Amino acid sequence: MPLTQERTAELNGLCRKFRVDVLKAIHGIQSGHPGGSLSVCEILTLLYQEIMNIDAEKADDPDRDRLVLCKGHAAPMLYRNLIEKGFLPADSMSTLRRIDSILQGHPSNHTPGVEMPSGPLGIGLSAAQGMAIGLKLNNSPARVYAVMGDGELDEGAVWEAAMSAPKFKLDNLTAIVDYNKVQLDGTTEEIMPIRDIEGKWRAFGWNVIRCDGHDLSALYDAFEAARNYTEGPSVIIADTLKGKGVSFMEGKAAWHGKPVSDEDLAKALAELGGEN
Ligand SMILES: Cc1ncc(C[n+]2csc(CCOP(=O)(O)OP(=O)(O)O)c2C)c(N)n1
Repeated sequence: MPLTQERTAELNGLCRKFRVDVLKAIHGIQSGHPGGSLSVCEILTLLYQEIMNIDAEKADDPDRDRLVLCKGHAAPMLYRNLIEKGFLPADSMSTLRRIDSILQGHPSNHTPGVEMPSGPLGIGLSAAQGMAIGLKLNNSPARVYAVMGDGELDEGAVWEAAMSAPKFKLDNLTAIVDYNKVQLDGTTEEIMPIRDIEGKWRAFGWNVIRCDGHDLSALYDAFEAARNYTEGPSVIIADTLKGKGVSFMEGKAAWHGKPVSDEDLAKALAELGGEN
C-alpha cells in the first residue's frame, strides 16, 4: 500500500517542524551540523514516524527494528525524531551538546532509543550488519537500517561491510545513502569522486534502489521495494540536498558544521514557515 496523501501531508508537516527545532537547538548552543541534519530529515522522519517497528514502552523488545545513524553528526535530527516517538523528554532539544546532557553532539548509547554510538565515519554499516546477522540467527522478523553519508563512502571499512553483507544474504538489512553530493569542506566530486555509485553497490551484490530523498512517497516506495527484496541486502541511494529547506544553506559545504547566528535563524525560520 502506498503512503496516503493525508499521511504524506502530516509527515511533511513534521519535517518542517523538525527542521525548525533542529536549527533552534544548533543556534542555542552555537555549534553543530545544520547541513547534514537538514538533508537527512525526510529519510529519518519517514523511518522513525512511519516505517520502523519501535515502541518507547517496549524499548528492549528483541524484535524491534534497529537504526544506525552512521553519519553521527546528524544527531539533532535523530534526537528530534526520538522525542516524537517518546524515547526522550519533549523539552530535551534545548540541552543539545551541553555538558551532562543526554543529547551529545554525536549519538551515544547513554541516550534512550540510540542503538549504536557513532561519530567516526565508516563503522556504522559493519555494526548494522552484525545486528542483522544476530537477528537472523534468532529468527527475528526485525529489520536494520544503516543511514550513511556519501562522504562517508570514502571510508574503506564501508566497502568491507558492503562486500560481506550479500554473502550472508542479509535481506533484513537496508542501507541508505544520503546522497547530498557535499562533504565537510567541498563537494564529493572534488574531494573523492564516487563515480558510478549505483554500479559500485551493484558490483558488491546489493539490490540498488534510487529515489528522491526529499519526496516522502518516493522514499516510502523505495523502502517497500527493499522490504520485498528477499535475495540479500538493499541500498537506497537517496538524492538529497545538503541544507535542504533553507535556501542560503542548500548545497553549501560551508554549512556542514557551522553555528547558526541570530540573523541566520531568523531568516531560516521565515523560510520554513516562521515560528514553530
Ligand atoms: C573517520 C572520520 N573521519 C573524519 C570525520 C570528520 N567528518 C565529520 S562529517 C565529515 C563529512 C561527511 O560527509 P558526508 O558523509 O557526505 O555527510 P553529510 O554531507 O551527509 O553531512 C567528516 C569528514 C569523522 N567524523 N570520522
